[in-house]
Amino acid sequence: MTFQIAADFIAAQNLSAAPAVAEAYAALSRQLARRGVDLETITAKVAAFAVAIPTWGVGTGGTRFARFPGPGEPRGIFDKLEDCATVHQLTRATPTCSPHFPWDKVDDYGELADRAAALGVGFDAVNSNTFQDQTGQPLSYKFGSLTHSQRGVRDQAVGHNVECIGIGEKLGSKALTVWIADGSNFPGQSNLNRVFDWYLESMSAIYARLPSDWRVFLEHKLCEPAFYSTVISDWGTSLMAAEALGPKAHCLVDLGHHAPNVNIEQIVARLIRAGRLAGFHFNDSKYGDDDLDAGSVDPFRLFRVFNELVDASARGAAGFDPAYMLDQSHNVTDPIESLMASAMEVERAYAQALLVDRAALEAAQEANDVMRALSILKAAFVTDVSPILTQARLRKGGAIDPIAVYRASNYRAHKAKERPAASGSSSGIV
Ligand code: LRH
Ligand code: MN
Repeated sequence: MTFQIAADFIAAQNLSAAPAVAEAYAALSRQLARRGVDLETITAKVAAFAVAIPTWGVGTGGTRFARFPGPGEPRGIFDKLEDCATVHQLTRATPTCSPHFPWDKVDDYGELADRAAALGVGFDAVNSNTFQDQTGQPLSYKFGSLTHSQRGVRDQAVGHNVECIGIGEKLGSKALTVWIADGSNFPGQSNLNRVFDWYLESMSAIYARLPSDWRVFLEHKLCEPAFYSTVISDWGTSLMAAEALGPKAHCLVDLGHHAPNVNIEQIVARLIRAGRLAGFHFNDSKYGDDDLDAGSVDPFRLFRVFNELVDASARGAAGFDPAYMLDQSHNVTDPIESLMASAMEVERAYAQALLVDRAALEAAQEANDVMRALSILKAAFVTDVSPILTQARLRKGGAIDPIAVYRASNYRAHKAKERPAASGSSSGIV
């Protein structure tokens, strides 16, 4: 039996803080009532909100320069599931994880599904990987995968994605996320038009193998690892592809995949309008695809994105069914602490966006009362919604302070004993 935090340990840890939580909640309830907002309605929505954990995010991440693994690193998907379950046990906001293949490959997916179910963790979208060569792989992805100039390599990449769909079906997943690194480092290296033709040809073959109730998420990215051109570099290209492929194809927005200062919430608004918003890989960034913790650098940007999502939900936008996932690299923190903090920051942005007085905002926009419009948005953003998040967590059996309870449980020390450290240094994202 491996160590898991006991439910009564969490309850005991919550005891001393519960009165203060109730008091703060009552105070916020009075404050919001003065704004004509019913707190219980908001809390119920927040309690129903969920964001998926990237399985590749529970191990320490790294960069091309180095990776500094910590104690009790997960050795494989079974360890990763335990850590995902612990994040959910304390935050009650992450009931599913998003696996990545072949990083999470096992011989018996039935056994994996059973273990996940026993831990109370489900599977969100599965991620394929044709951006690395695997040992014994016949053909290399050095010069691309789904858009490689050689048919054989494209077919190999299509085959891998079809295999991922098969695995996902065994795990109960309903979507495939396809991010490819395909691109070029030099002008002239590739034909910018033909590579898109090959992309559509390859993706059509994958699309044809999707079960009827599945979706495929196309993930765009400005650059890296290609640094002159990237085949699926922006939302426009992704939307062109989704519309060419069919109604199951949607566009996934990884917050770190845009040029600095791009207005991501406007991209979100456009993809919602097109009925093609797949969902998100939430994280934060200051320079490039930094994969920092969501809400750690620019929480106002995360709020502005959720403002578009709540607006779409309020107006009943057609085909609006986004999948929410984190995609981060935890290079200097305990990944479990970062994932818990990030899940709560995403919840925070959602709760704040639910507080926007949409009728007043629309009136101010109609009247071009610019300062009023901004102040209505800011009033929601500056509201401390912590009592809502805590109450929602507490009602679902979570921890009032997940990081404090996690530390008090010595979970990491227990895992360090159970999981002998891998020897040797390494670099790379996982
Ligand atoms: C690409 C990406 C993609 C994953 C990978 C781990 O940068 O965001 O979503 O496959 O990170
Ligand atoms: Mn991503």
